[in-house]
Amino acid sequence: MKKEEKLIDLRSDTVTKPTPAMREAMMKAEVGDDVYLEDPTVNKLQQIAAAIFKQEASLFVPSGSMGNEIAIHILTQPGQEVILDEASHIFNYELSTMAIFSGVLARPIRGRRGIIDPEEIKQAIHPKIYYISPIGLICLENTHNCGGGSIYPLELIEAITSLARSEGIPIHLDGARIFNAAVALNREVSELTKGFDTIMFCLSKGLSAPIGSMLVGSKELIEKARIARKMLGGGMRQVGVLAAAGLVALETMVDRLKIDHQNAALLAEGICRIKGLRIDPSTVKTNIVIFHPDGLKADAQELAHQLNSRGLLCNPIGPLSIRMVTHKDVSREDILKALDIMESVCAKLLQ
Ligand code: TLP
Repeated sequence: MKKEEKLIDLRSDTVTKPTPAMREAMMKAEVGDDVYLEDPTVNKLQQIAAAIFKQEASLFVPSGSMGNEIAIHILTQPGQEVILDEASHIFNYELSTMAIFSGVLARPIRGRRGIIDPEEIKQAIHPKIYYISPIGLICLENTHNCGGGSIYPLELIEAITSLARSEGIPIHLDGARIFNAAVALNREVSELTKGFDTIMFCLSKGLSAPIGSMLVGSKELIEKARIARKMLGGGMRQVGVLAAAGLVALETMVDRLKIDHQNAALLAEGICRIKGLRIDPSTVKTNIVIFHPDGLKADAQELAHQLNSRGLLCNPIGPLSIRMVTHKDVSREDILKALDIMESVCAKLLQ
């Protein structure tokens, strides 16, 4: 790669930089001490996020992981189990925080591209016998990261949330990318999250804010969440400077996610035509593209290394799986260039 060439960074939508409007809003933000509940910009962001999700309240948290783990903490009792899918972010990328912070055990279920069926959840709910640990919580992820940005069909969400309600089990949504699902389905996020006790969504992924996620739910749960956030050292002070960017993210960055989805579809179509790589482009509905270098001499690690050295950054997520994520800082031209790089690298690695 020549020195002056721009890197094409498809490792994640977390790499997005704040927009000029965000920087402007951050500079002008009115602030106060949020531990005393006195930051007007944080308060405004929390009100607006709750209203968008048609819930009573919300809490600004530093990261999606902290939002998920706070939800688990306030919705469970130590000794309970949490049903989730085996490829979920909570199970794979949040260390064992649920065990350490909340004293609960994961009960993973094998989903299809991360999507689990109500029937499978029903079978995983143990009978109420004193020597079997009870299920304390169900967690879903929408869109599903390791499922290739897959989306839960609305009927499944309705079936699973009503199953949870009839069993008396709370249900949390890891909606880090719920706005991608809403844009792809042309629905409101409130329609896709109805029936969940808590919802976490990220401002810092495709929505491009520099930091921050929101945990949304009832007033009572969000009051408990505030205490749990403090326990984790997540009580922040004049954090309105960051909330200001979050407000701009919600106002200006949602509709444009469809561009990321178009770029992901273009990328998947192109990958499908490259010899040595396998993908079914019809499965790519949002901004995540996962493909498999089955027909190459190189595994995912080696291929990612070679692509990275040509200026195309991506993440191997398994021995034969690579993930690429589109976002506002990669253009259609960048995607076409990425495909050229992949084609020339793969041609030299054919079996
Ligand atoms: N995902 C990151 C990595 O941690 C894998 C990424 O690059 O995609 N839920 C989901 C579904 C996520 O994808 C992520 C981050 C989180 C939660 C955690 O968010 P943060 O990074 O803010 O803790």
